[in-house]
Amino acid sequence: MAAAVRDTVSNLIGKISGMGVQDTPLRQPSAEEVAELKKKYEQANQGQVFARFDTLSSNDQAQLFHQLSTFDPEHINKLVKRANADAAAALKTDTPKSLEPLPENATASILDSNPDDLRRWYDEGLKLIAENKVAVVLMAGGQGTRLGSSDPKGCFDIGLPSKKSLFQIQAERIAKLQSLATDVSGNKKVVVPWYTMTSGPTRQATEKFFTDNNFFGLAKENVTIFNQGVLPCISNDGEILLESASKVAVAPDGNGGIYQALITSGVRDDMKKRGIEHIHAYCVDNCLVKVADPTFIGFAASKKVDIATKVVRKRNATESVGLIVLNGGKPGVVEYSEIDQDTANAVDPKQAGVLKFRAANIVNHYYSFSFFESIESWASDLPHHIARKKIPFFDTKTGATVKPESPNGIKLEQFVFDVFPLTPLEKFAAIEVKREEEFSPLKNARGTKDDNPDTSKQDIMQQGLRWIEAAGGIVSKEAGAVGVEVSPSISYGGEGLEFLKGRTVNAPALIEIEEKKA
Ligand code: UD2
Repeated sequence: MAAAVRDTVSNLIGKISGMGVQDTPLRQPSAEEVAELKKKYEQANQGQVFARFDTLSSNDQAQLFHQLSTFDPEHINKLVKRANADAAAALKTDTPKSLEPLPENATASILDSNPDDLRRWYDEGLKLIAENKVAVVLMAGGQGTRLGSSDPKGCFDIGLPSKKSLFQIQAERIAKLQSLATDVSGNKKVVVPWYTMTSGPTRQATEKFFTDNNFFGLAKENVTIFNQGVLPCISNDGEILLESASKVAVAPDGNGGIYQALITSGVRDDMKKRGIEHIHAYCVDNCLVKVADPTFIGFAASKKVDIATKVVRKRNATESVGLIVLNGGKPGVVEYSEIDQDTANAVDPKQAGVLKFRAANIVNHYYSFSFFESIESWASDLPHHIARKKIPFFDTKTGATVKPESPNGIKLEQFVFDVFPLTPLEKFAAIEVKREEEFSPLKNARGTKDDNPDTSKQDIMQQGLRWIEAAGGIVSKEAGAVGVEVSPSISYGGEGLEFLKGRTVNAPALIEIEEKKA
């Protein structure tokens, strides 16, 4: 447990350093403190981090000392050893994987649930929202490397007529949900608190974007930004890498860092103070995400599960999504970066041409608050995954900063879904949802085949078109016109569009609040 607590401290300091607080002058360590810390790193065969310590200015010495104090080198060695062992075991082909799809009784489907169930779940979920028992956690610490943007993904403008960013769209869905809940309950003070997890690289730009946009109309006391933890980057020889003579090279600890971060940031305490009982956690880059979806919340609450996850049917065997599986009787996810081809390509023995493993993870999870209260008991059991990367590093021997041409080390990251196997199957549920209604990830730059800004824009515009036609509206489709953007302030999930019945909308168009008055 001590190591986990120390990790927590490292996460805390990681957050401080990530929040740009590092420019406050740091306390100078005493010679004894330095000697003691140096001994600890040398005993863990990580003494190389002190190689240039004596040449540093006193401020740089303080910076390196305080950063190194937040890590336990022995514990880091253990994480690396375990991650390497896990990766080696996964490659072993002689141990047949006991992977199976989830059993029918652990999965539901929006696609074939009866409308009464769907309505009941929706009403139950909206009631819980109206009772201020529902919160939302947005995982936004990833860096949009594949997208080619240096800004946090949530800031991205996918090219909608409204030019809204992903953050704004998600914020407006929360606002709309609050007003829908007020309509059904009469409670004028419905609040769905929105907690956004960022990492060192995304923190400041995210915070600035939220304040510059005045929290997209949400009350700022209900919008919290918090940092996940960081972990040192490790060389292929197992050594902690330096970014410079006075700074350890670190990387965000993966979206699985959310659990420790909920504690160290005080977010879980804030949820408790607010009486939160149900949490929706989701991925920033899915433009169709139903934030705090009442149907999902109601489904999970009615089944009294601790964890629930939305899945969509996998597009094809090579789609870059995790797969929800039953592994040794436990629910789990096999990530796309770690799946073997046989499993990915396996065909359902009962349905020719259909993938056996087709329940695709879409980073869209429900948690009971009571489950969050157990984090301390299992957080240190969450495995770390290895990402082999080209990591620029400070060469302590030559004093040069090296930009490697090939992967020279690893980043350790935890995956948010690795908590699934820690919960019994009866406290877990999956629900299949319609891809075209709920999943359009923004992963790649414009011009790529899929999951890019153009497919995101198209999926939103097509959805608006379907909603308007379902409400009896007519959408004229000039050549090449792509659908209609229906602002979340008008409709959360296609409801409330009766005012368009019989009216013609010329695509491409934006239906925004003022249209309603017309
Ligand atoms: C994620 C899922 C994958 C599949 C895919 C679908 C995980 C581990 N993998 O893969 O199974 O569902 O999405 O879109 O969830 N994030 C953080 N901190 C980090 C790293 C990531 O907050 O240190 C956030 C990130 O901002 C995003 C989400 O986690 O909101 C998923 O991260 P990603 O897009 O890098 O994950 P990807 O596409 O590799």
